[in-house]
Amino acid sequence: KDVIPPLEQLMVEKEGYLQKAKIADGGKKLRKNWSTSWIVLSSRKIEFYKESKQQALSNMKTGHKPESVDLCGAYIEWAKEKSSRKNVFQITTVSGTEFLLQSDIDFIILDWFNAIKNAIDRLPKD
Ligand code: I3S
Repeated sequence: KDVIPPLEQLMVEKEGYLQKAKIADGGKKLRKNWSTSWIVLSSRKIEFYKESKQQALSNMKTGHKPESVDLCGAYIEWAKEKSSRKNVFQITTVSGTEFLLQSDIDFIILDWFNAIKNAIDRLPKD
């Protein structure tokens, strides 16, 4: 039978794989640990899936929730000094979550930066 997707999925603006490292949680610094993440941008949040999209979709049916950050009031900036890797930017959320996103491919990271920046700029600041 047909499964009706949640509304957020109907508003997806961009999705794809990037390298991700969370470096702070609730203002508390974390040890950097890069891993590949399936990333889904919708109008006001980003969801991070540790697994493949296929696996994520099947986990969703069991009520498994991905990590999610609210983009309202968030801040995005290039973060050359935070990593030896190329093409790294940082997102800082109001709740004090900080993470780095990275791709070796220039146009991919640029597209992501612009999409997330546009999403943040469209949202109210508080
Ligand atoms: O900023 P850092 O501490 O040099 O980041 C590196 C470390 O997180 C390292 O892990 P260990 O804490 O186990 O040494 C990671 O494997 C590296 O990838 C981090 O550096 P890059 O430059 O890749 O972000």
